[in-house]
Amino acid sequence: MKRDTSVMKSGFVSIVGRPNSGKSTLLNYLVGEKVSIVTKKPQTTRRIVRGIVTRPDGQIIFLDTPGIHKPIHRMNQSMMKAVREAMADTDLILLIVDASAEFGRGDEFTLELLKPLTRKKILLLNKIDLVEKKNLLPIIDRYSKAGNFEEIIPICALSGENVDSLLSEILKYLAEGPMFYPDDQISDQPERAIAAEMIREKLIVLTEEEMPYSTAVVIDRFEEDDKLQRIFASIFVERDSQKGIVIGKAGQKLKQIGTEARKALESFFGRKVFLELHVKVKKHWRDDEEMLRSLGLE
Ligand SMILES: Nc1nc2c(ncn2[C@@H]2O[C@H](COP(=O)(O)OP(=O)(O)O)[C@@H](O)[C@H]2O)c(=O)[nH]1
Ligand SMILES: [Mg+2]
Repeated sequence: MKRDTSVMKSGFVSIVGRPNSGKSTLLNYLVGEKVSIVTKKPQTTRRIVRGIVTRPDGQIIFLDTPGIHKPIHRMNQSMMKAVREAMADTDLILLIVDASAEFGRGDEFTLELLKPLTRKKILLLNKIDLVEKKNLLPIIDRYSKAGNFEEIIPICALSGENVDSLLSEILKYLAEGPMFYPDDQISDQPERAIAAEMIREKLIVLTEEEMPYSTAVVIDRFEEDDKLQRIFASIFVERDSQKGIVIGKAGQKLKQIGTEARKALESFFGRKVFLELHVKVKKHWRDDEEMLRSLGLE
């Protein structure tokens, strides 16, 4: 890539907001690849995922964060700590809200959390494909009164509407600076971390309502030869009953999770994948410091 280094800008930008507002969808659109998993269920993203966009005029490092919520479990406390640190450490904060959802306590809590921060902030009103234009005005009005935003931009993270121009807007707020990553790198996540997340996404999508909160995926072995990527992973659940749900009748559910995850992994890695999954019960792992550390959540 040809670069005029005299005008190279760079910086770190955090993407924050309530669960399900579309943070990970936006990050994936911006980097043009799926680096952060997306589901309909809240609290899918557990730790900070960096997505990197490099253009001739600059490099932006986006931090996708867990959803802003009031924490109960130790895991959720450390998730919220990560959100606060991400906001404190970045040059610019993007607050993304689901414009199709009713304004509520969670939104108030979010605005309170952002208020004391002196960082520049841009508000993104997402999911405008689900909102009538005339209904956007009151939302814009409310937020321009409540928060101190440089700009308020309606977007659709799913289709990318208004998202391309967002990059130029963001660069305006960043200072001249060096490249922090090589220009072909799109994420800070090692391949095995992305693999674990992709398996977890299929697990969440294909199992019952309560499962997203109580499962974790650990990669036990991650090996590559000239033909095949071999991945051995453990799925941790908290109760025997959950183990039953994940495995399913005659092992059908686990088989389905494995097949779908393998397809997603093959498409991401661009090569054939052999995937072996094991389900294990570990009670209260969300409050277990050692387990959280091995998952990179502490
Ligand atoms: N209709 C619509 N759905 C969206 C849009 N952006 C995200 N979603 C959906 O909202 C859900 C949550 O998205 P996700 O990116 O995981 O949200 P996060 O929890 O903030 O990271 C997923 O089902 C997305 O497909 C959008 O612009 N329009
Ligand atoms: Mg997310």
